[in-house]
Amino acid sequence: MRIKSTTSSALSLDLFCHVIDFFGDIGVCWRLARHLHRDFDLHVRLIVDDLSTFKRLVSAVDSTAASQNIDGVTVLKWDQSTLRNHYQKIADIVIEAFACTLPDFVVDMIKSTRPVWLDLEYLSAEAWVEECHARPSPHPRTGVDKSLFFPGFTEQTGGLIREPFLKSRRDAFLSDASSQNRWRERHGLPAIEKGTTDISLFCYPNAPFHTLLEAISSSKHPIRLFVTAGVDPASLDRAGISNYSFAYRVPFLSQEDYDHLLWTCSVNFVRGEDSLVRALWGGKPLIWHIYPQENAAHMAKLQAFLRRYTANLSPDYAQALENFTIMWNLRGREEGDVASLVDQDWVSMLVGLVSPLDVPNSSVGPSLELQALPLNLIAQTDLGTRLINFARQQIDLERRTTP
Ligand code: TRH
Repeated sequence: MRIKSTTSSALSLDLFCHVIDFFGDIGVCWRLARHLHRDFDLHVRLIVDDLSTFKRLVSAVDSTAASQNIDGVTVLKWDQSTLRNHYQKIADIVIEAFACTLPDFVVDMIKSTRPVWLDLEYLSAEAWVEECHARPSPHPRTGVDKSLFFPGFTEQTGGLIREPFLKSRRDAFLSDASSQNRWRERHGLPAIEKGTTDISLFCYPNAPFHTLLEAISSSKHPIRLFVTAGVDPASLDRAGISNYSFAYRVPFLSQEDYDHLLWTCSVNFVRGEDSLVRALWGGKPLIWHIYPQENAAHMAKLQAFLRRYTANLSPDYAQALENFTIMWNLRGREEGDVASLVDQDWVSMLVGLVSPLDVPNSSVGPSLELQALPLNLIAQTDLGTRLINFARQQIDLERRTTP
C-alpha cells in the first residue's frame, strides 16, 4: 500500500551509499530506498559505488550498468567517469549514508539548489543520539543546512526502518507450521521439531565459533544451528563446522528470505545493524555481535542496547541474554571486568538462553515478554515516516525563509 504523499507531486530523493565492508551499508540503503519508493511514493535514486556487493544482496543487479532500474528505484553507479553523465538534476532530498563524502560536483549542485540535506548515521541505543538527531547546521563550504539523521529506539530519534504490515506478515508466517516447513525445505533446512531449538547464526569472523559448537554438542537440550552464508567460511572451517551434524549451512538469502529465517528460528545470532533490527521485528531472543571497533569503543554501544533490550524481561532471562552477549563479543579478547564471564560454563548459559523457549508451541517463538520491546517499538513511528516529515518541515521552512 502506498502512503500517499501529502503534496500533489511526489518528492524526489537521492541516497548516496559508499560500501565500506560487509553488507550493512548497502543492506540498509537498499532497504530504505525501496521502502521510500514503494511505501511513500517517492522518486528514489540510489547512487552506490560497489555494485558487486549489491549484487550479492540483490541478484537482479547488473554490476556493470551505469544506470538501471530495480523495483522502481533508479540505481546509478557511483564512479568518477559515468556518474556525471547520469546525474544532471539534484533531488528534493539528498541523503549521504553513514557520512560518505559526496562528489564535489554534487556539493556544488547542493549549493545552488539548496535541497534538504541529511547524513543518515549509524544506529545507536546510546542516550547522546537524541541530542544530536535532526539538528540542522550550516555546511562550511556551501552554507546549506545539513542534518544528522540518527536511527534509534526512541521517539526523539529517527526511529527504525519498518515496512507497513511487517508484523502481520510475520504472524501469518509463524501461524502456519506447514508453510514454514515448506520454506525450510526450499532452503535445505530441516522441518520444525517439537522440543528442539533452532538457532540462526550471522556473526563476524572473530566470533568464538568453536566454543559455541562445543557448547551445543554438550547440551542435553537438542539444538540445531542454521549457519548463514554471511559467516566467514574460513573461520567456520577452522572451527571444524563439518564435524557437527546439528549445523546446517544456509545459502545467501534475499532480504525477505533472511526475515523468514529469523522468524522460523527460536534464537537469532545477528550482527552489525540491519540484521539486528530485522531480528527485533522477528520478536525472538537475539544475540548481537556488534561491529568491532578499535579499543572496544563498541562495548558502550552494546551495553546501551542491552539495557533497552532487556528492560522488559525477567531479571534471570535478562541476565542470561546479557551475559551470553558480552561473552560472545569478548570471547578470546578478555578485557576489563567481564573476563570472568568467558570462564563460565557456556553450556549452562546457552541452555539458560534456550530452555525457557521450550514451551509447548516453541515454534511460534519466545515467551510473550520477549516480544515486549519489539512490540513497543512496533507502536512507534517508523523511520521512513519520520524522515519524510522532517524533510517536509525543512522544505516548508526553506520556502518561508527564501525571499
Ligand atoms: O554485514 P554487516 O556486518 O554490515 C556491517 C554493519 O552494517 C555495520 O554497522 C557497518 O558499519 C558495516 O557493515 C560497514 O551486518 P548488517 O548490518 O546486518 O547487514 C547485513 C545485510 O545483509 C542485512 O541487510 C541483511 C542482509 N542479509 C541478507 O540479505 N541475506 C543473508 O543471507 C544474510 C546473512 C544477510
